[in-house]
Amino acid sequence: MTSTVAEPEFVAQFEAAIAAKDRVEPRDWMPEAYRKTLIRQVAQHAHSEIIGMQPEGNWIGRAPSLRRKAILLAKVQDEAGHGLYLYSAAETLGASRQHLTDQLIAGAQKYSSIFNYPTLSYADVGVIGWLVDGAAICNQVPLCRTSFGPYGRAMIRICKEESFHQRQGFELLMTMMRGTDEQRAMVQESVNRFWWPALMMFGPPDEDSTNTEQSMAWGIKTHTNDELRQRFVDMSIPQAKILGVTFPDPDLRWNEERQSHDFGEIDWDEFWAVVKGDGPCNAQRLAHRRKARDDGNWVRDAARAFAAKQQQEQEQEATA
Ligand code: FAQ
Repeated sequence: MTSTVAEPEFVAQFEAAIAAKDRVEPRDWMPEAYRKTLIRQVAQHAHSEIIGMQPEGNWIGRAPSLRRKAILLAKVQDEAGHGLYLYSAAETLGASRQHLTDQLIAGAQKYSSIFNYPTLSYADVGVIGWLVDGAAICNQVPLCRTSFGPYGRAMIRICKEESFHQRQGFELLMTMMRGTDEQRAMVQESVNRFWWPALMMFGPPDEDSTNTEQSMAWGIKTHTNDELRQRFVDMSIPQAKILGVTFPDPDLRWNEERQSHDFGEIDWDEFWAVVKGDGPCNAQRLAHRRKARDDGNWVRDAARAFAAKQQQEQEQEATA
């Protein structure tokens, strides 16, 4: 349970759990700032999953075959499921799903920058699976061991599904690369658009990351943004070679000394503009989310009315 008065033994228990890399559970005492940081990160993650349904959802009605349509439908539904696990994890911290959704729509909470870019061709479906889900896996596998129990357990299931998504993206791209010159060009053009935004998903460089130090001290994050970004670059390059595509970065090269790849400067002005609401699709994404919430109001009203009626009947029975 959270409390504003920090009993010394509760503080000691919390600190011992963090030091031992044990899980903190919803009923345990936790510092208010720890709870707030978790709500911020988990909500942002949940919003990303739900808003992230839109770019790929754009292609469900225009999938090139029944098989591709079934695969895409299943993937987009999985993202909805991830959002629900994560909102449930946030609810164990005392934040209701409705409140978090309202905060998102009011622009008071963020979602991942990557979902503010448009999907212009069917190759984007494959590239999102390969690179965006690939970046998500790099970032999220370490979160399976995060210190807050419900978040870590949600991440285990999410990561299994994201790995499957990455493979379906790679398989789609492999199929296109074995196709016509036009299909190969479509894949390369999509990779050119998504490579840099995928690198931005890991957040600002470590020196500009306001939350990393404290989040790592609390065991919420276990790696810095730059460490995970580097891991993603190193992981993606051999995969690109197998596919036969290149990344749009002339500075990308193997560094023998670091046993890692060097890469070019990320356009951080673009990143901050997108985070602050000025990306190509920010307004469209939020307008769509607002409409979905408003269109669903009647269902929530009906459910609330039904619950109130049931409670009234139970009270009448009890007093009869
Ligand atoms: N976009 O101090 P830091 C997916 C904000 S995967 C927007 O470094 P932190 C799967 C950050 O919130 C995508 N904002 O922050 C999928 C902070 O502002 P605040 C979602 C960003 O939290 C695939 C400020 O910048 N994944 O959805 C971004 O320590 C395909 C300073 O940054 C997660 O959320 C960004 N890219 O580290 C779905 C993973 N980066 O909040 C559909 C969990 C940073 O103080 C289709 N989250 N900011 O106002 C995390 O690991 C962390 O929150 C980071 C950021 C690494 C994203």
